[in-house]
Amino acid sequence: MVKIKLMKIGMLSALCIIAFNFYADWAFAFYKEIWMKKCNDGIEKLQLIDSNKNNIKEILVLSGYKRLYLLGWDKHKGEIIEKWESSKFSDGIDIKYYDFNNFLLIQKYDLAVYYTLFLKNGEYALKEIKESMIPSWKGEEYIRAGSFKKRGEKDIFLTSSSGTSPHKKYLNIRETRLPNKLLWTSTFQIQNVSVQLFGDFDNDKKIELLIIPYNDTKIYWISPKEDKFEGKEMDNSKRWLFPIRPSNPEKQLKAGRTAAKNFDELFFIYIPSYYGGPLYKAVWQKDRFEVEEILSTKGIMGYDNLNLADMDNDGLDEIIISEIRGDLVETEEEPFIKNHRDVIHIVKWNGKEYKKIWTSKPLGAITQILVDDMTGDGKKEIVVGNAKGELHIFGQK
Ligand SMILES: [Ca+2]
Ligand SMILES: [Ca+2]
Ligand SMILES: [Ca+2]
Repeated sequence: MVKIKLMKIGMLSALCIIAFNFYADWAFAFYKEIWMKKCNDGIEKLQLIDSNKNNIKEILVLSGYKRLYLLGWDKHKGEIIEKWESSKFSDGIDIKYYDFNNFLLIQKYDLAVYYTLFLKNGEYALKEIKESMIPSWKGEEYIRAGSFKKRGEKDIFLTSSSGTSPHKKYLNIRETRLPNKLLWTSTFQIQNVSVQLFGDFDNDKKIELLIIPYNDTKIYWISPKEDKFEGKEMDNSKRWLFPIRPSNPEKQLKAGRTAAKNFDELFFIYIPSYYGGPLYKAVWQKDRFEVEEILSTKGIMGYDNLNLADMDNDGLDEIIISEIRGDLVETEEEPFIKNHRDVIHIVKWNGKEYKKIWTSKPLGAITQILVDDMTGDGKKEIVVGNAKGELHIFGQK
């Protein structure tokens, strides 16, 4: 009798898993390319901005020979169109977007100028920002905006300022309201501030800020305490959180909720080289992060461009990640990859394990992936740029 019952339960859970997998695969079967464009030069940087404040994001594209343009959804035409192109900039520029106040910092060689990209009478234009409006703070460098109050909000921003040695920096927390107010400066110095993550990792319903300096033996856990902030040092000498490559931490480390809805997990790609690396997940357990490899590089080159987003609106994030594929050419100087055929995977937790449930066609040498709702229908799209200058958007129409 007991045996039969157990068998039934076994069969039932097996059926549930089959049903789940069927549902998951079915939900993602509708993902297809909805838009594509070939530019003359490689895509260098993609940035999501909501320039007209309607909660639908536009895509700011910086391409090889420093063309700066804006793509976005046209609701009348029902398609993605090119909305604006800057005639101002030709070469040598880099962009940085201050997402809390819509400021766009355009750096041309050594000269940095702040602009807002605004819409007036249906036309986009760049407007230089008056000096008095610029969130400048002598000797401080803007890092990112975030919140200790609510996930996804941006009511404070972080800056770093140099201490006695140029490699050591203090972290500052400021209010985003202009003129901004300095709320806190770390009492400790952080070597090469490289990775900062907001999240509720210990499930106490309060958001903390995690600072993981590159190649350091400590990490910092910062939380609000009364009207001040408290910074706790934590031991990372055993490197249970691996050193993150500091060149582009945005693409290799994210916090999100893939397996549980009530606390944040930490995901990171450990990259020893430019062939990508395996994907790890770190979950807070009582007094430390437990680290586990969830996508191994056995038999493949590696993963890059990590994104977390809820693609099927079930309240849990999926992992959107690129896998580097191509022909590895070994040379004496440095090996390189010829004929890149990188793909994108959507990876979903099925209650037991992480499973690849959708894989794109080969997309060349992927330079960046962004995930958000670009069309305003509540479903997220995947935007991909590559070194050949192709922009692809995948979604459900
Ligand atoms: Ca917490
Ligand atoms: Ca989901
Ligand atoms: Ca959409």
